[in-house]
Amino acid sequence: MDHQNTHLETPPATSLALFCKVVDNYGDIGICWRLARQLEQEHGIGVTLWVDDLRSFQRICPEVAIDCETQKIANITVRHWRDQDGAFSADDVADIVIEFFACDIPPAYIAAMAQRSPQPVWLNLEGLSAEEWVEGCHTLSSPHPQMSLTKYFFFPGFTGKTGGLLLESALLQQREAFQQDPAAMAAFLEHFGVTATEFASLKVSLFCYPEAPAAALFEAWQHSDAAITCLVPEGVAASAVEAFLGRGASATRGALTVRVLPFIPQPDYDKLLWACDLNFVRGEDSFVRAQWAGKPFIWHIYPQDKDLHHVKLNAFLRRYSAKTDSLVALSLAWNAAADESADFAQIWPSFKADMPKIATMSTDWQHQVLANGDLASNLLKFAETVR
Ligand code: TRH
Repeated sequence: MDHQNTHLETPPATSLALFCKVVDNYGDIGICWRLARQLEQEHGIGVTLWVDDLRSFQRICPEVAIDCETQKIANITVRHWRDQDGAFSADDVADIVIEFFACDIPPAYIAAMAQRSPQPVWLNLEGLSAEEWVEGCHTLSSPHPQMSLTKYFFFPGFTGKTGGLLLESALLQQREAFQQDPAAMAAFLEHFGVTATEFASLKVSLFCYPEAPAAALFEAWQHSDAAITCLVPEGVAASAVEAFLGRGASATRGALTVRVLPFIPQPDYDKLLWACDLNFVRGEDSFVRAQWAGKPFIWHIYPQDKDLHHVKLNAFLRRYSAKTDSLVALSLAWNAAADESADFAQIWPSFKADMPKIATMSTDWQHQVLANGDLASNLLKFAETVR
């Protein structure tokens, strides 16, 4: 499929190649696709996105054809990256080359980078962490051991000494317009079978890894004093969802309705976060999107060996300013990072009571993070300084 976007009539002044290896799930391609679109749409960069897993890509972007070597989507050239280490010449190399998360770009491409004049700016875009060491490593250089090329580390982050977070320039305005239009929100959710009664209840979106104690949370919600509708993308929290509703798409027990949604395209996922009162998110990209949604959220962090992820979770919770004790308690319980075993029946009512306060505080958090600008703009500014 070829989605040509014709607003750029002259060739872009700057070209950029973004290499993405999908380690697992959807965050790697989710982040790269978001960055690619923003660089093209807001900065007029000619982007080529190299991605090794078109199936994962298609789940968040249905326009993707999984059997296509090269395709153009939203004016971005998408190349299926299949360890092509054939001949690359200096002419094939972009002005800026980004490897996402230390994926090894083809050696022949690197050799062609060394041949190019002027040499490209080479960046390794790292994963997001709130830990303090990130500030010391952001923009560090790493000379190539054999060739006269230098790679720079670029870290997303929450402070002025990092690269910031991805945020499209119109996103917060779009979100506000949507949230001020209850009819639009109801129509959006109705499309997925959400009834008027469910729309009037407390709406929660649930995106987490299989380890999350979803069954225990469902149990507490069933005994809640007000109705809750939990919207779960298919395949997420699968055992808890199946135990709750069997094979159907929705079921109600006590105060809780659980409804399974299809996996939706990335822009719709934002709308889901905006339309819900509370969002459970995971990994990196949905975690960042929840911060722009202006609603309380609970983060399920990507699990790592030796519980390293608990260090990262605590680093974020220390920095995050829109928090209450109940948010910290629920976050730790959700990630099995609390000292004592989780008692959601006790934690939930106090968290729920704090939700309006958390939502209000989240605006200050957004301003605080955005004082540092957005990641795409920061990345281009940095590229200019090392060009
Ligand atoms: O999918 P994730 O768990 O992704 C990642 C990867 O596992 C990666 O290897 C790891 O490094 C990282 O987590 C920490 O979670 P994440 O980052 O939230 O990405 C999910 C993407 O999927 C995000 O772009 C939103 C999108 N999405 C949709 O487009 N539609 C949906 O219905 C849902 C639920 C998500």
